[in-house]
Amino acid sequence: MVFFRRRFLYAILPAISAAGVLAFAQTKAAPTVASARAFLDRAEAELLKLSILGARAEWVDETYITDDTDLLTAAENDRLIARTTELVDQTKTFAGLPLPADLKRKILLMKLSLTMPAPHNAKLREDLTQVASSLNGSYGKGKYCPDSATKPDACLGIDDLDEQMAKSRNPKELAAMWAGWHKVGAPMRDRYSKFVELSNQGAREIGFADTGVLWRSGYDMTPEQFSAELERLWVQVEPLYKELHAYVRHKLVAKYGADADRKDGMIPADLLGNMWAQEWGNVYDIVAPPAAPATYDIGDILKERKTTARQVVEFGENFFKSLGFQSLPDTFWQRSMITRPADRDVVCHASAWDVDFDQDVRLKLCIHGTTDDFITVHHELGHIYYDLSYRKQPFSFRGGANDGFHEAIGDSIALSVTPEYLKQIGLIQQIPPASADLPILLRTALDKIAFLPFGLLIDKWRWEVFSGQVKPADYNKAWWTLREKYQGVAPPVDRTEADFDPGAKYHIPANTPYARYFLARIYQFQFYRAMCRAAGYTGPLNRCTFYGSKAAGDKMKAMLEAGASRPWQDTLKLMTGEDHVDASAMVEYFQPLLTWLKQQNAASNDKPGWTVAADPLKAR
Ligand code: X8Z
Ligand code: ZN
Repeated sequence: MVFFRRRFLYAILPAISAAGVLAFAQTKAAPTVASARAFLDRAEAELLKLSILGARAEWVDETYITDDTDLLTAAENDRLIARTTELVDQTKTFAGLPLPADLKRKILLMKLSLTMPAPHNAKLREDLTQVASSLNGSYGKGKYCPDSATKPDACLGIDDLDEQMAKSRNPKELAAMWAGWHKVGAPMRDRYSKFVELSNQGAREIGFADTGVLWRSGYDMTPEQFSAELERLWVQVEPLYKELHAYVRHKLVAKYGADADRKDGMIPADLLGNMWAQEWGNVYDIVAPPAAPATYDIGDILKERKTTARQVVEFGENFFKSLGFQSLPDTFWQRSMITRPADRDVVCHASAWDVDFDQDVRLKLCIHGTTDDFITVHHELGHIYYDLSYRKQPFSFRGGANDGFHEAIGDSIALSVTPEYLKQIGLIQQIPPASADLPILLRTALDKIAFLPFGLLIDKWRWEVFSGQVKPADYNKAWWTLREKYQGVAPPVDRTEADFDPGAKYHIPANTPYARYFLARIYQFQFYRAMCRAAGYTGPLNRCTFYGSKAAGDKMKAMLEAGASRPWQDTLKLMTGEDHVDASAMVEYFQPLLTWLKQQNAASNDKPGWTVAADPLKAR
């Protein structure tokens, strides 16, 4: 399934279902631990089959978007959701029993698998699954056609725009690309509010106040505790972000003058080398310290060497193999989609698929050979090796310890892509001098630290929307209020409530929860530090690569093989010796940079921070 398979648990096979109902009728008379176990065994077998059918439909849909494939996916999802909901209802029979921990956990995970809970009413459920498919399809089909009058065929998909936003240094062009792409959101607005209403109804019917509460219940703590944990982490890392923001703002103003200079201290959201200003590594050339020695650009090296898309993926596979993981199965190479097909609409947003919950794993992305692609491939292979590692677990436990773990695995590997590693695999000939350490750290911070407020605010917005605190009439205003507050970025052109800017970010129409990515930014440094230690490394954290270390690989394997079988705190402890999520590894990694940023900002009299605009929808 996409990113994290739990989006997919739904449906029914008539024969099995009839047996299930019969067995259920028997257990209903006198529920016992043994009958609960038997019930869950059958439920898992049934849900596995339905999930595979769902995954196949969705794969075809996302690699060949048409109204038909959207509807076929909706129908499969409908069956899977309907059946999961029924099974969840049936688990109530065992509520009074002293069930062993594994059975309790299976019941809990079954409920939480409903990322999009749906009403029991068949008509309403069908409305919901169709609206969800059509939102996903609308995003996939999205295009910006700069010269629609004269060249109606010269249109750019989000993969092309990603590349151009990374490279363009022309503020007018950047604003045009930004505004052009954000048009994809507007037509989704009404469908999105319908989606929210129906999904909330589904959540209430299975005992959650709304869909956001259901999402926040997936972390082996209460939803309130989870929100408090995120706040605690944000307080730990916010100073890093504020210093980085001030430093980058200063450099952008030096480069772009009035186009970047706002009285309120915010940064226009189109100037940071990324459509959503979520990662800023692509503007490294603008913000690099003046005396920095020339380092390397992985994308440039790949282009120079005419590296193929397949070879980019092989770099990632090679890293995992060096840790002792298996080669990717042949079917991975036969069935993955790693470049954009010329003749049809596809969803280019990168994803990893666990189609049969065994060895049929696949990637779907549109590789252009950029630095971002190189990193993304490592990210996605983290999902794939997680999937392969937990496939011996019972079906219910074939998932991440939590969804943040799933997102952090590949990133913790990518942190090991140091100069020393690149030299070892022959991508660079010389290791840059020690004076390049700080610039390289800055390059990493532009991606890792800049992402933090974005990673946090996406679901803050959705939680407010699901809870009803934000009404459809204020969708865009609430979105920009959060973007200004947390990220300190402002829209480059005026917005109104006719726009729906959240819809221009993949995870909103695709309904993929996002707090997982915020968590993953933190976890990945915890995992990385633990693997560096396992590899016997004792130097400064940012210089460590555990490439080739079987000891580091064994540590990771143990964590991946455990899947979702126990509370994530236990799995984390096994891996790192720590039992809670903690940003200290991240702070340690960036400590030299933080000191340096503070000096730079003090020297240029740049005070970190900004004031938010009275009207968040106005560009100026
Ligand atoms: O969506 C992704 C991955 C697939 S799970 C490409 N990421 C988030 C995003 O692009 O917004 C990875 C980083 C954050
Ligand atoms: Zn991912």
